[in-house]
Amino acid sequence: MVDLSKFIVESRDLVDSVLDRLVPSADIEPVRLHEAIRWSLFAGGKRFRPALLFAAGIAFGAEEEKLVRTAAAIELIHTFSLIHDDLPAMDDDDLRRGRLTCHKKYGEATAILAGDALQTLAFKAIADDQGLSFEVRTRLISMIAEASGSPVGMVAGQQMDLDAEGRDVDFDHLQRIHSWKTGALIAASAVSGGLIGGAVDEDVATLKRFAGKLGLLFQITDDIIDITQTTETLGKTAGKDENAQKATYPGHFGIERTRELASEAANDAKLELGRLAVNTTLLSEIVDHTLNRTF
Ligand code: GRG
Repeated sequence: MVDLSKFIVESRDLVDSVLDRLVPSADIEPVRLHEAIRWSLFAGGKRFRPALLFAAGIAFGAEEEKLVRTAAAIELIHTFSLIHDDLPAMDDDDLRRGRLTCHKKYGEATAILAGDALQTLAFKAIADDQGLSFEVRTRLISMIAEASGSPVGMVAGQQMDLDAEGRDVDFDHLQRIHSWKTGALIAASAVSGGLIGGAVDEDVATLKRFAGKLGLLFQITDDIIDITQTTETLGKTAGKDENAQKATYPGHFGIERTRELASEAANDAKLELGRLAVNTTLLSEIVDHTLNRTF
């Protein structure tokens, strides 16, 4: 048994200290842009993806200092995606991470630029990581770029999600949207940890399948808490999916079957972990934590 709460707090503090160094300080020009970046980045996100990256890396024996810049880079990309997702042209949301969305606070143009800058800072952080070999850096940049973009990454998933609004999409299509929109960056987090830890190709493939199931679980639980929790608890507008006629698991299957699907995804993720000949206790606890999360 490991103390997962302690691990999550420690990995969050570590990644936050590196994020603070990677992002220009708010007194550097253009001040408005850097304030906007920091407004969204340090608003109290869960830092789920960095924690997953650390857990995968530790399982494969990677030292913490080799993991932390890539963990921060993935959080920069994730924050960029949230800023852009909240824009009026997309989800048009006022609240994120318990405070005003970036565009509500700084205006649309600055929010777009803040997202753009976060994305380029992310890839620079990995490219400049002196603790990693050139080969590992190149593999990380290529894999994370694919997971963030199109045609098989987060940007592609976001477009498919927009296209599906108001339509009755079938289960396979729903899965594909989520596996790209949410799952790809989550999978990239776990795979990054493995790559930095020197995992062999077969184990990297297993990690990817594991994280695919974990990403699915994360999305299903996200859909559940969207309808069961309050805006105050979530720090973002609750009930948003239903209002926007989004394709969701509860909308498609009903809440009871959705809860069963969450348990099945958790079991599938653990089956994949069972194929790895390393200590996966932390990763397994992350699965349980994701299944039981309420925010
Ligand atoms: C705009 C290119 C582009 C992509 C947007 C991430 C995303 C794609 C959209 C967010 C919409 C959404 C609610 C997705 C469901 C799962 C998800 C990614 C939730 C937010 O991530 P958390 O819960 O957030 O890790 P925190 O704030 O804790 O970091």
